[in-house]
Amino acid sequence: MSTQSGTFTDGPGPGPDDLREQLWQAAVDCDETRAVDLVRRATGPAGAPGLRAAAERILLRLIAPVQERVGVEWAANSITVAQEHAATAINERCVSAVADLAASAPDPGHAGPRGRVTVACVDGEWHALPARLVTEVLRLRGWHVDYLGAQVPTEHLIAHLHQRPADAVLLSSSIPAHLPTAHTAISACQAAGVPVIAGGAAFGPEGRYARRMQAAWAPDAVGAHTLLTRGLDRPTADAARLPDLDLPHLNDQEYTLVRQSKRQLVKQTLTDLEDAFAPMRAYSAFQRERTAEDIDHIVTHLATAVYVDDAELFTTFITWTAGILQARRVPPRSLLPALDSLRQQLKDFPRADRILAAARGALTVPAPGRSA
Ligand code: B12
Repeated sequence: MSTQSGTFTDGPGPGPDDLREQLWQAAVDCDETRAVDLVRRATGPAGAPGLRAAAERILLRLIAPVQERVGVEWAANSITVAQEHAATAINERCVSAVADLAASAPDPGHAGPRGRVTVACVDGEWHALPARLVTEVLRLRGWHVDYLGAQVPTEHLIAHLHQRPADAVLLSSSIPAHLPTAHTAISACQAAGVPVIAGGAAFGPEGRYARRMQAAWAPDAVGAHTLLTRGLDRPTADAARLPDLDLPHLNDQEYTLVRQSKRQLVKQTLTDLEDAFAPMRAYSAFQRERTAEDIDHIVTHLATAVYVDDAELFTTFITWTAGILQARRVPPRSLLPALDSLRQQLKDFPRADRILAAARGALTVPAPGRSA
């Protein structure tokens, strides 16, 4: 079925675009009752044939896109942080309502579970809704899922696997800054003999960082189901390894040194920024705190790009930050002195310098009449 036309349930009623708009309105109006009623009606009555398939479509083609829109509208500064939180809470409730409605429907293909998997977010990762969506779709497709939720410390994930063996761990991360932690979790699960499927925006286009970390990758729950059904190789005990076995560039110690000097890098960058960007001298204490946070995120993402040795990761983050600043009427050119300061401080680190230069190049606005 196309996501652009027809209905989610093959029956009469509003089409997908209308339903997405209605759910969006209910979410930003903070109207939980209306939102839950809408997704339940769109899924269909309890006991209806095809309820599991309908529920999957509602999760992936109605609720997920509305949740993505929450991010787009927040980034554009068209909804408040409070509205973003409320809308997310409503969408979480909608996911549960749809899952509960479909849970009673028999799985025509299977008498018992297909197998057991554990779904968890990487330590530090608050974005639990994507992992919850993956969980509910796999349950609808007959898998027994232990759902561990947001920010699961790696040692507790491993302890859980020892208590409740799994056919695979499905590891979710949305923020690239968590990639070094994800790498540790991947190798720890594999060392415990459990294969890993990674997923979520953090793992990059087509899961490129997951593959560098020797994990399988799937774009969504349906892709994960396909991999699980096909069967994953069980890692052997020699899967235990240090990160530089997968990422040999880490031997140059640049990542460790950037990470360790983060506090000093942030402090010096703020000082240099104040010299170079005059409006900052009039900033309130609140604005200074936000700026310090932004610089902290910049240094964290720089360190992450050095970790995976990918300039694109940092350039994507910087252009994203420029868009966020612009939507809040802070000129993106304020990022240039910050990047220049970091380049000056890290001039003896060739990989960091290359990554910073690429991001700076992407931000530089060509003079009128000249090509970039
Ligand atoms: C809701 C939300 C939050 C909520 C999360 C609450 C919750 N319970 O989940 C809160 C408020 C906590 C939050 C916090 C932050 N957030 Co936020 N957040 C979002 C938002 C709007 C929605 C996330 C979501 O649910 N997406 C919907 C799902 C359906 O999409 P998805 O992630 O792509 O997942 C699908 C696939 O990727 C895949 N998948 C996902 N995981 C897995 C795992 C496996 C194994 C598999 C197979 C597949 C798979 O399947 C999913 C379903 O199809 C996104 C915007 C967005 N576009 O996603 C921002 C976003 C992810 N957040 C962002 C940011 C910056 C932050 C903060 C840093 C903000 C801050 N300054 O504090 C913090 C970081 C917190 C942390 N340490 O993790 C940025 C990240 C930008 C970047 N490049 O780093 C985004 C993109 C917002 C934006 N538009 O710019 N956030």
